[in-house]
Amino acid sequence: MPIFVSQPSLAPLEEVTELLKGVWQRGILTHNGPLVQQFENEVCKKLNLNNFVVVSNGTIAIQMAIKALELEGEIITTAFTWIATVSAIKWEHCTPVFCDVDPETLNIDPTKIEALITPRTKAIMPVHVFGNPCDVDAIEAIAKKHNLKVIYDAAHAVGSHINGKSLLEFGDIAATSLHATKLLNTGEGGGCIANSTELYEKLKRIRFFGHDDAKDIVEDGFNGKLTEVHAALGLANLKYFDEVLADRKNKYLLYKNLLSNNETLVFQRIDRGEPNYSYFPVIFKSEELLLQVEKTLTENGFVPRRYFYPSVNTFTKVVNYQPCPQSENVAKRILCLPLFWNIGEENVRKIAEIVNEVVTISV
Ligand code: T4K
Repeated sequence: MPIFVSQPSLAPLEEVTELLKGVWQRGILTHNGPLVQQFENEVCKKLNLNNFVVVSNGTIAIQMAIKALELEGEIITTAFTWIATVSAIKWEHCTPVFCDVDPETLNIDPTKIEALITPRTKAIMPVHVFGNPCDVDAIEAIAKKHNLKVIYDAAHAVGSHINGKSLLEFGDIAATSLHATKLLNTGEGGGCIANSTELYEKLKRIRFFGHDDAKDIVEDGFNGKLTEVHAALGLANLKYFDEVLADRKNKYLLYKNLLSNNETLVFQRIDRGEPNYSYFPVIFKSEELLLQVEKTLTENGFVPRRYFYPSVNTFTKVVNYQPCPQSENVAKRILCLPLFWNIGEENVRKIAEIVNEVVTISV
């Protein structure tokens, strides 16, 4: 079997089965069941969060955030992201406006946001790319000055923090992902973290067709519910979260150590806080070199991934092209190396050796 870029972190099957027995006994499979509620409470305790609403995936979480804030108009977002950021904005009938990135942090460049603000701008939607904290202070200052909302696409950010405060606690709402490839997974899943109880209650109603407790329809809602089966997986996995996080950091640092003699390689710059080390992106000097590394790794049974390629502002079938030269340039030269729970030190060493070899030969 090849070693893919990612693999889910999975708790022992018996522990999931034990939780599933209760689901079978109760016969409650969905509609905010007891495991969903337990999962929300335990995630809040583990990550020190308030107002966490678990949902069926990370894309829906972004859509729910836009709906809850009743945004209509333009949303300034980053060009260096997964397509879901953009599709969620579009599905909520808003217009994505692309801001360029800092080519080293890979996050939205706050110095370029204000020039994009128009009378139609309603919000800023930065992404904490690969779990690397954005410049949250600069973004908050711009939002305050122009009376804009901030929704963080925090799909990658479970476990990242700034001075001990979870990255999920920044912005009016943060939307995260609990997809199979994420540090904490429920198979498919996601969540919204609101900065007020009012927004939190509203998100819960939106998740459930817009019903209030009396089952009146009081919001324009939809179905964002997570099932009990997914919550069981999440609860079992949550017990191993600290271990998974620590293992990721060790492997990340090992990669960095093994590759840092190579002066032609650039690594994501971390300016503030502590990321969750969920990805190991490497920026090469040229796309040709990246393609050579990718080919050699694949021939040796390792499958890296070009996250995020191409830059989303260039998907002209779904967006109007707006130039973002830094994003377009870095997107061509960045490759994420395999990194997941239990990848094995020997695999990290082998991958780093191949990267070093290919890069050295090409100099
Ligand atoms: N915002 C941002 C910034 C995002 O990156 C994402 C998702 C979202 C929003 C939306 O969140 P979700 O709606 O997805 O919750 C993956 C994930 O599907 C996606 O969640 C993620 N970002 C994106 C960056 O990566 P692919 O197409 O690369 O995934 P896939 O299926 O090829 O998985 C990568 C490797 O992982 C595979 O080669 C094998 C392994 N794998 C994957 C799955 C699904 C497994 O071993 N088991 C599995 O079940 O998109």
